[in-house]
Amino acid sequence: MENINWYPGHMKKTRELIASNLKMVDVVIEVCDARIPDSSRNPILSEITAGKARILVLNKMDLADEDATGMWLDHYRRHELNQIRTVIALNSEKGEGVPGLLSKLQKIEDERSAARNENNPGIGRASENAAPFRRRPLRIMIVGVPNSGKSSLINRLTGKKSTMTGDRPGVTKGKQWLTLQNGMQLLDTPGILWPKFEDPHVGLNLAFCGSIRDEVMDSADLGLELLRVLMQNYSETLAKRYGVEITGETDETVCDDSHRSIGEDLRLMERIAKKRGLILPGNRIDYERTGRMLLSEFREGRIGRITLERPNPI
Ligand SMILES: Nc1nc2c(ncn2[C@@H]2O[C@H](COP(=O)(O)OP(=O)(O)OP(=O)(O)O)[C@@H](O)[C@H]2O)c(=O)[nH]1
Ligand SMILES: [Mg+2]
Repeated sequence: MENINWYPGHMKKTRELIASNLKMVDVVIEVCDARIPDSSRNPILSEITAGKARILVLNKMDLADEDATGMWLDHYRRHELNQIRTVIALNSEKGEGVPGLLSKLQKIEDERSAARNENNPGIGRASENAAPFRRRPLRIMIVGVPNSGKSSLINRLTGKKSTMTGDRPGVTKGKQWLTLQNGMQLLDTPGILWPKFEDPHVGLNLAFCGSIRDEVMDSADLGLELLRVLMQNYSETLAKRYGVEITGETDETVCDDSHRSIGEDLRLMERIAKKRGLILPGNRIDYERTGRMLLSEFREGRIGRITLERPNPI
């Protein structure tokens, strides 16, 4: 992960775009990936949106481990409520959880109207003949890391295909204002990362979930890293999906920090490649295609419902 450029110039521009549009909006919805709720929260976004009413969305809940999502919701509700108004898990592709989000937004809008009427007692109580008071609709900005499902969520909220989505990072290129049926206005923004991952696991998690362009990484290496992580918490799921036995037994004597033998993961990758017939001429394992296959099956949820991190006990 050290030598790749995952922070191209347009992300710096998006950061400026978010900062400059922030004063126009009432609410910020941060869309993170429920499979990596911590790694997919951009510290820069938390910093620049501090002070705004914020809603945290754990998107792609259909791909995440249900128990883990429950733990994350609980974690954020307990520990971050002073900064985040609401935490909600969603499936933006199918719409599950979206009505709950809409009613939260309506609640914010109602509170905003009530506060305005309190500050301006004359407003809203004009006589029947007076022109109706035109109030500015609630404005919402959607932010998050690339590929977390921001545009998909917007399409769900508007109820039509208002903005382009895609199974790769960097689909949304510029800002786009859209209007909901209830009049609220939404600003879609391109996904952004941050210049340096302090913890290398964060970079890997983002790469596994498709937030970093695949072109800048080696699929064989990344696929092997994913296998390593899945072997720790989802070995049964892996064994079932690929019809391989994961015994943990080994004839090697060298062990790493987690007491696994070095090479166990590589041998598992080879067994999976053979099962899938991912073999090159000369009976050599096609590590590249095996890596790509593992990554795409994970991203599409075909290995199973998987969450790659759990909240730290506080
Ligand atoms: N399974 C599942 N897939 C989803 C969900 N939400 C979005 N997706 C898929 O994730 C991919 C990325 O979605 P987008 O809405 O384009 O993501 P984005 O955050 O706008 O991406 P950028 O504009 O590149 O930053 C698409 O293939 C979507 O179909 C979800 O809740 N569940
Ligand atoms: Mg988008």
